[in-house]
Amino acid sequence: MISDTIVAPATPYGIGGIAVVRLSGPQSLLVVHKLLNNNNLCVNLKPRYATLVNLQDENGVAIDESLVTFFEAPNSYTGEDLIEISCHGSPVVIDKIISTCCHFGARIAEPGEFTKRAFINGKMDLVQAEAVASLIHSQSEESIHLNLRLLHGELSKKLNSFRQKLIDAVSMVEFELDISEDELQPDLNNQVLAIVTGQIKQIQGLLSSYKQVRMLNRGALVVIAGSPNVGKSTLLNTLSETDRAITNNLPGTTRDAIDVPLILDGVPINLVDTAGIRQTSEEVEQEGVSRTFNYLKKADLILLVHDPGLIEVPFADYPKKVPIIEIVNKVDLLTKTELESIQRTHSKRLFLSAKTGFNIKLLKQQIKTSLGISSSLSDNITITTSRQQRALKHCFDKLNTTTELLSSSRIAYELVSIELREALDAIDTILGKTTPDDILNNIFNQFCVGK
Ligand SMILES: Nc1nc2c(ncn2[C@@H]2O[C@H](COP(=O)(O)OP(=O)(O)OP(=O)(O)O)[C@@H](O)[C@H]2O)c(=O)[nH]1
Ligand SMILES: [Mg+2]
Repeated sequence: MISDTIVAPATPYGIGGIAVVRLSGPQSLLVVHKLLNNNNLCVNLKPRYATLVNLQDENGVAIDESLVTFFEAPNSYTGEDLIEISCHGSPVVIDKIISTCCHFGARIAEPGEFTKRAFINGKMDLVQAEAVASLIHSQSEESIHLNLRLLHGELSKKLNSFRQKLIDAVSMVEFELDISEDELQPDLNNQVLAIVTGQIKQIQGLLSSYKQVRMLNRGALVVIAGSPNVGKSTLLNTLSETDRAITNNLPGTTRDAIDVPLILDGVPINLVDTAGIRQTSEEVEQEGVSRTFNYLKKADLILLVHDPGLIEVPFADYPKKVPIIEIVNKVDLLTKTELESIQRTHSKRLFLSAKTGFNIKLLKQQIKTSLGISSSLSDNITITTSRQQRALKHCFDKLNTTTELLSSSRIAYELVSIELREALDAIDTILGKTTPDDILNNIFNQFCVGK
């Protein structure tokens, strides 16, 4: 049972029209009544009604005129008595309200503590709590749709159905272990196998869409690379419709990587322009080139830019697993015959002009296709965090071992039961039914204060 009352600003720190301070815990009502004391003696905070009040500190000095809304336990975000104070958006007012609340018995909340309480009080499971954090950090409408569906419990429902199926399988196997020879279940093996293979297929589906979801939530890293002077920075400017990067006809203009966030047809992207790759004795440029390679390793997609006069790949050791779009830039400088000739020998490349905008639309489409993010991704329900991915992968591995055990000539049901129980534990960890405290703290610490 949680006995203390927490307080924190729920809106970002700074000057604004209004700000919201939140209080949650058994003493919320008491603390707020003390804030209203003397001049608001007869105020009765009716649940879910906004009441205009005057707030004052412990010495009776006025703090602000505010709207106070009381959410009575258990019908609140945290499941406890919760009060939202909508005050004027001044950092001084907010600080004063919070310090006065603390004087009257509340304490300042840790990041994510409101949501942690919601989880502890059974208002949401861990998947839903993570959806709250992802929703706040969403960088696109697609991501908001997806996280809202998770928040409404769609993934939890699916995981709970996996869980039920696995419980069925474990019960069947353990019943077999308990009974005598003549009572053995005739078709046990096939029945368990059918359940497990069915689950494996569905889990595989969830795992395979995870990478796309991560990109949708956090933004895909698209790195522009190539030899010096091929027009990488010009391409960054054209794609982002800014003049963020300096361009110049001198090779080696860009030294540091330049990062621009942008939304491409609803897909969030971090576009990075890098230093042109070449052997150089110049120290700063060398550092730039080494940074280029670091970005290439992390990239979700590489845009490799060539000059029509220098068509070869300037470096051999780019990461093989990352998809690449090979671009021939500056085609505006070519005659029709020259262009057709290069197109014949390099048919897989994309021919464009960063300067005139020729084929830029096509490039944008190819970026989306290569990343594998379709705008309908949020129509499917998927996992969204690396924690969920790791646990689900563990469950997947355990179920695969189970099928191997079930396919052997002498089936060791004791082992099958152990594997199935581990698979079940993995699902429970995702839902937060058996998640260790340090992992819980880690999850909630990533939240903002006041959420
Ligand atoms: N005609 C033409 N010129 C271009 C095009 N794209 C870039 N340029 C020119 O090519 C020169 C080099 O462009 P940048 O964008 O600075 O090239 P970069 O690859 O970033 O070069 P570094 O930063 O030195 O590696 C500039 O003078 C640009 O104006 C294009 O599509 N057509
Ligand atoms: Mg450049």
